[in-house]
Amino acid sequence: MMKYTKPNQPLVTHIYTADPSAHVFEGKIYIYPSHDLDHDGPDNDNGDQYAMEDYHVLSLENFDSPVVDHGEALHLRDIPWASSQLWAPDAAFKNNLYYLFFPARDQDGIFRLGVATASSPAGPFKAESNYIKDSFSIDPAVFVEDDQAYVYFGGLWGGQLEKWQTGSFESSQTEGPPADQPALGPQVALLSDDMLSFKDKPQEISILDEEGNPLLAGDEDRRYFEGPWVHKYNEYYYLSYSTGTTHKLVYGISKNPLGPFTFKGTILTPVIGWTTHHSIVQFEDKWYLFYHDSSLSEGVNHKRCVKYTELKYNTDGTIQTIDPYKE
Ligand code: FUB
Repeated sequence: MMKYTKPNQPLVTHIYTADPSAHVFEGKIYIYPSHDLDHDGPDNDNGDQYAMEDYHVLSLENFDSPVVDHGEALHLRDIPWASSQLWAPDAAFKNNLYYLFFPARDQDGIFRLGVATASSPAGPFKAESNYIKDSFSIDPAVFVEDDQAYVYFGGLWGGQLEKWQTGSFESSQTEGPPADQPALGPQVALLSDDMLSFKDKPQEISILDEEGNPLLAGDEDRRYFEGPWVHKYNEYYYLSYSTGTTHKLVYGISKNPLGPFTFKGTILTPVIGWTTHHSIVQFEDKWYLFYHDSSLSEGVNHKRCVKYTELKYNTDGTIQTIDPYKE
């Protein structure tokens, strides 16, 4: 039991945590983070420092209660197809079961998405024997509406999205499109009714500017990098994500969960540490942003801590930009 439930403070300090996906299940707030390893290895653009091996699930009765760490919910050794790097997960509830979606490298070092199931939101989760067919890259985020679940995913650089530009994995392809060409977008796939496979091949999502033109690869303040999240507010779908190299959380909106999305603005200004990653959830009558930074390790990129803060909408549906370090 930890007692850190204040906004903009680490939720837990006994382990390093990152990439928080928050959901309200059974009336409580459940958080599915990555579990950062406490190691002193080198840091590189391929993300080798993010060498995570298991997942812990955290929960809160409400925002005035202590955080519970439910312990190890799934370990790399129990995922038959995976070889390393359990990166940002997400969870969903359907068919009276809880599903944990997660990325990991397969036996060939290629990032794929896997799924594991549990009868409780806290786990333990049992992994399927193989990764989801036709899945690739990282950062799955699942959005369920009217019995249809969608999984959004994809990440540049270490997340390998550039390597899939031809539709199959090209290990030598390290460059994305030229700066004056449309940026690579996140991917989306409809999940089958049992949540264990894609109904069809994933498709790329377009993110447009206010004039209806695709965001360009050189537009690093706005183009997609990694960490997608989709939520719905007042009939609009909001796709939010990290801009990676410019370290912001930004968003676009659409009337269709498959897009195209129109870019709207910044949700969170850069945090301490290279990565930024989030989720957005409604609890009772308020909305919350869960995010991470590297403050707990005084700036070590792969030793992060998850936090939350309230998220507010303007009357026109735009989101108020948050500076997490401003009093
Ligand atoms: O935690 C490993 C990776 O760092 C995630 O998959 C990315 O979104 C970034 O947060």
